[in-house]
Amino acid sequence: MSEKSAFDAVVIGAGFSGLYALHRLSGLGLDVRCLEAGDGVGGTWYWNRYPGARVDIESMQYSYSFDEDLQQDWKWPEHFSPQPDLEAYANHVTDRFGLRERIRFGTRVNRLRFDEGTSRWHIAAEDGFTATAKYVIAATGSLHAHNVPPFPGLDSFKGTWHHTSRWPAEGVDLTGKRVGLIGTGSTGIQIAPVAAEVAEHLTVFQRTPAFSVPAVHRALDPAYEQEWKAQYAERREVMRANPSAVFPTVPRFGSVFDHSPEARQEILERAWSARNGLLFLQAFTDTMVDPAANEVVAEFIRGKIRQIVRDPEVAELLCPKTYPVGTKRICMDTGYYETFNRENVTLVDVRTHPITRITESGLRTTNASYDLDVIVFATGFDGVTGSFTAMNVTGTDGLDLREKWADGPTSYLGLLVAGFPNLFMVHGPGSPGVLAQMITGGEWQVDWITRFITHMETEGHERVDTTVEWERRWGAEVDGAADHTLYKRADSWYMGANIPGKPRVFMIYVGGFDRYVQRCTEQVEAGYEGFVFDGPARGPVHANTHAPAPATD
Ligand code: N01
Repeated sequence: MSEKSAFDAVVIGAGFSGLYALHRLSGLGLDVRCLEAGDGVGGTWYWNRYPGARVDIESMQYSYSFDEDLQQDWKWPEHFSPQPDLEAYANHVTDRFGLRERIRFGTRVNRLRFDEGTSRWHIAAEDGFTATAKYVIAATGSLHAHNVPPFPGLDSFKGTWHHTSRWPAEGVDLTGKRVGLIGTGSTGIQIAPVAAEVAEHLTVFQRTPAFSVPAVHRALDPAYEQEWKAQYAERREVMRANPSAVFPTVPRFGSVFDHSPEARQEILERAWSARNGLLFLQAFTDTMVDPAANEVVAEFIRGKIRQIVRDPEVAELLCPKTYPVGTKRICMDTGYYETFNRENVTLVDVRTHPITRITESGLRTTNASYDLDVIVFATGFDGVTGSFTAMNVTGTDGLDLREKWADGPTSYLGLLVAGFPNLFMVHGPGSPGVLAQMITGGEWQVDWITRFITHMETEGHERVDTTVEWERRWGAEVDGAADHTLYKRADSWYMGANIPGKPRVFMIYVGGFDRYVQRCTEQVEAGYEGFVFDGPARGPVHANTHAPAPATD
């Protein structure tokens, strides 16, 4: 019997948002299939299985809220979950809610085409699978399209190399090896201390140092777990009303400048010991908006680095000085800075002397050669947009998503793109994405999409689109929110600045998750303002929505 290929909805990606979308849309009675490139569920937590991988949000928060029994039953072993625990949880949820049989694994979607005649998406995958669907939910992850910089000579390397997000399931034995680690973002900072424990020598190639605060991993305290479980419903409500979709566990102290230097120091010491990077940034209200306030916090961390790292030259090299703290994702580490006190660890500055090529025996920079057995690329991702554009998406009038986004991504509410009807994005550009807690944010977006589809089915709509004008308006809100902060001052992946040639556009809505929820709700309550049902998108769909808006008075 041939495989079924016509569905009401196709969900792309079996990460946390995709699994929940599959569950919710199936609950509407729709015929839904989830297509997953990997051989298992978990998304980010399926792919990123490098040593030391773990989440930097507390386990009690970084979990689903949609089912009270699930959140009461599940026992997290650790305060901050390591990758295997998160993957185990994703598998548990998949089986508990009977989702597995509706997931097609090993199915990497590489073509999405909207057929205007039938108002159906035609979906094709690398393995030859094809399908049609009325709705597509792209839950493809903000950090899936991994970035291996095109260093010449990689093919000639006689050792082994791995990108951290394509780490082999069977692991990589680094014991006694000369390991080269390229990249010092959240991932590099997690892997370095673990690799240094076993490697003969670890060479860390750093282009830009990162700010990091200690995580201090620990078992989950049973009393803390009970406290959460007793109040889960109320605390989830608080999270949904929080700008970062988290439960605030560290008090806020107003402006940095409300306090004497001694009092500031004391507050920051306490926040440092609270072992939570995001909340460290929130100890003061002006850290992310006032450069002078930010500098006080940044200098506090530099002081810690200088205290921890014994060699003053190495310490100085590890001190970030070129961007405000928090404008690149603040890292949480377990002994990262201490790693550089080890005899078997060397820090190499590839900002001053960039890597020029990979060689048979290692790599070369502009001033030295390094012999290596294993090269670890912790070099990040084509973030936010990479996983969408990789699917070769064509909308109405033959509109190509890459072309449409040539000057930077556009969206309406981070959910729809003009010219691509019935294609809903989760954590798309223009949504709070990674700057809010991802599971709660994803759950909320999926609930919104589910309500939206319910409306369409009830009203008998065949398609929904948005317009370039509404993309422009939403783009202005996204941009305006970022302009109130310091985020644009960093060459971060939030800005697309890590991928050569990618347009520099701040891709994330930083107005707060709570405000985002309000805006999405308002637009629906205002009679689905900005949405166009059952017609071609009004106005040109190719327009450059990053061009300045015409002046109005
Ligand atoms: O990637 P990154 P990541 N030559 O882009 C360097 C989440 N996350 O995988 O900064 C030399 O941050 C690059 O240098 P530079 C989290 O949201 C969360 O570490 O561009 N170096 C940088 O140092 C995070 O933000 C968790 O100058 C090159 C590094 O590679 C996101 O994932 C854990 C280079 C890339 O850092 C991505 O983090 C892990 C080149 N040609 C990840 N190209 C937790 O929850 C790039 N680099 C704890």
